Amino acid sequence: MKYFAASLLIIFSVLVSGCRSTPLAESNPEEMDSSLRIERKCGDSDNDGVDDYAVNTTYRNNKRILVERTDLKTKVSWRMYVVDAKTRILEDDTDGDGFYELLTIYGDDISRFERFRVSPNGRVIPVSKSELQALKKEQEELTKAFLPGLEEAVNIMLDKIEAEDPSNTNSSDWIRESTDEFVNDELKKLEKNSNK
Ligand SMILES: [Ca+2]
Repeated sequence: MKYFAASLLIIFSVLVSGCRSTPLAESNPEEMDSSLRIERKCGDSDNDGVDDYAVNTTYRNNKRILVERTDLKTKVSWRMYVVDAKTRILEDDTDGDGFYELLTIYGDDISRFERFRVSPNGRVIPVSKSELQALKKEQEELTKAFLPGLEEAVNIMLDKIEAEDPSNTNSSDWIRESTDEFVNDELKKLEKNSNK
């Protein structure tokens, strides 16, 4: 279930580069008003020099509302709906046939969610308790593994910025402290939820 890791990566918007192709469907310009903007990016997750996934991010008034990620080879895809900077809904097309058969709805905290299997005939079936628990555990472990990496990535980025222009030190101190606080809060939340 790589999509949890992938969705976490997308949340923090790292590891994406400019896109050489535009493999995801273009939106009809007539359907896009001036408050909307789509950003297309591609990434090379195995570092072989060939892009293997594409991400379309839709913004309304510069706030992210939809993130769509497609594997360029398998066409396996997910899309994440965002309100107030929080992921609320995740849909997964796990076999790349264009139909999204998994629907995940998040609570206020990304570690709290419900998941359903959706059929083309419109039926919706909640996943089993054991599947849900396994998913929660997996997500917790991935988040735990990813959070310290986030802090490291932020520090590396800020070191570079400061090396180029030492006058940036004040704002980067603030970013370092905020990241540290964020990571600690998230780890605390995880601990609380896993004790439930
Ligand atoms: Ca499918």
